Amino acid sequence: MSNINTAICTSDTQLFTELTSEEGAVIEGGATLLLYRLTALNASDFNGDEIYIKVNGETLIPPGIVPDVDSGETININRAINFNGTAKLELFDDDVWGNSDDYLGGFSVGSTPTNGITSNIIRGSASYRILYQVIA
Ligand SMILES: [Ca+2]
Ligand SMILES: [Ca+2]
Ligand SMILES: [Ca+2]
Repeated sequence: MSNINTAICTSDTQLFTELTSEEGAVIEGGATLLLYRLTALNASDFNGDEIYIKVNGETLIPPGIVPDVDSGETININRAINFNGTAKLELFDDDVWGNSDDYLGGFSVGSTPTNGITSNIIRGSASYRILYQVIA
């Protein structure tokens, strides 16, 4: 596991640099949620999940952008969203042919600035790991 931690720390530095323009767009009095990347520890579907993400009910990454996330796979998100008060993140798997989309879990964060945080999202058999940060 120490190898994984090292990899995450190395990538953080690059990502912080890439997101500088978003940092400048913060609304005064609010906060910004930065989503860096997502790892499927165990995808909900056998052949991987078509992930999409909502923040405060708003679709941040719509269905179809992420083609397929298999167990053990990491995808870069690299998106920023401004919010006031609380940001509620929800993870979904897009399904088709009358099979309703699966809610894979989520969490809420406050507007207090954080360092990069790795959180697990676990619901049923699905488990994901997401790296994010809140900046003011
Ligand atoms: Ca599914
Ligand atoms: Ca699916
Ligand atoms: Ca389904």
